[in-house]
Amino acid sequence: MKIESVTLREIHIPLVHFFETSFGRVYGRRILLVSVQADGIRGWGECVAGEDPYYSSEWIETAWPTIKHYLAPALFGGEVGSGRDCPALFAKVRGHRMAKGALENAIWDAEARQKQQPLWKLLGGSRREIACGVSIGIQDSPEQLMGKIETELAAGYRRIKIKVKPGWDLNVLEKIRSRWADIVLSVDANSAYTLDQVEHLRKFDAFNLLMIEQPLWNDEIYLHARLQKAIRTAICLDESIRNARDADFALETGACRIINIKVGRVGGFTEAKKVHDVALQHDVPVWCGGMLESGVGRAHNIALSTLENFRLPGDVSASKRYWKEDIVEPEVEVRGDGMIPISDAPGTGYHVREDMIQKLTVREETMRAGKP
Ligand code: OSB
Ligand code: MG
Repeated sequence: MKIESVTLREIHIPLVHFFETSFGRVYGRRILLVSVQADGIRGWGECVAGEDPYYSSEWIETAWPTIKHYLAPALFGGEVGSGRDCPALFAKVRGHRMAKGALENAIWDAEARQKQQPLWKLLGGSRREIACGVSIGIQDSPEQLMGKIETELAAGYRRIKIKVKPGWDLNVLEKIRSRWADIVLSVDANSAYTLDQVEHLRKFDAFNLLMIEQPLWNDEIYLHARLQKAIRTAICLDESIRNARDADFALETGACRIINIKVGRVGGFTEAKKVHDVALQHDVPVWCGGMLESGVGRAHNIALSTLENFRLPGDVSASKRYWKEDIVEPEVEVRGDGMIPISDAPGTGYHVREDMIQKLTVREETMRAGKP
């Protein structure tokens, strides 16, 4: 493919319900969308960098100029055969994995459309339906949280994950388990604890959790290995896993027994597939994380989740949990049995509503091949 242009767009969309983690609450999203134009075809990608540098040091204001000045120009001039070629073309740029992932995934998206193939097949997937869970943020009260869990269970979701932090953890788990003794339940701390709280963290073992996600520092693996030795609950790493080498190190050291793969966090589909394969070699299950994506990123998460080792329900849930109206058609829907069926249509199987995107756009910039 000859990449003719790359367009960046920032869209603003309010969330149906606020989302709160141990690092704060958001009421809406500023989302950076990337589209590439090649051989008369448009491919779309979503940059999952947040509106603040809290989940990761990357945020929307680092991703934009990085794509503009470094990543897009790296695609211009030659042939880009496939999304697989992107990591090498981007290798000179250190870090900025979410920026890289957005652009690489747009190329995969274009490639699938050009080849008239489903993206999931191009990625090497095999699942014809994927299992969904939900991630429920910290609420104003435990009662509000219980109400949310009730709604999501009634909708059919196969795993409930709640966000935790000191002061919003054992007390709410107690309430949840006394009402629902047997549901598949997990927690995500987004690094809210330190290793000297090991006695406190050991108390999570009483709640039969599927996992505790990222309890300690976002940039630490080894100390998670120390913690994993001290608790029975399986640790799942999210923030700490930046690439396949990190995954290998984490599994060799026993820092986790489950891995959350976010395609943006690891820099795109190519690296996500490598992380998947490393986990498979260790016989460790993975699941697909979410970053409050619009339909564009959500459709990509769905395609990725068809790879065989995505053995646990992901955070890939229905569009309507996030948005009044999504920017893809059809919207992402989850069946009453908590599964999303996988389409055989070319590309993602979800049409990108460019008219709607145009209306939501607050900033737009196009870089073209051959122009400085
Ligand atoms: O840690 O998984 C996380 C959202 C934003 C940043 C980090 C995380 C999350 C989620 C939401 O848990 C998952 C989703 O519903 O998209
Ligand atoms: Mg997480």
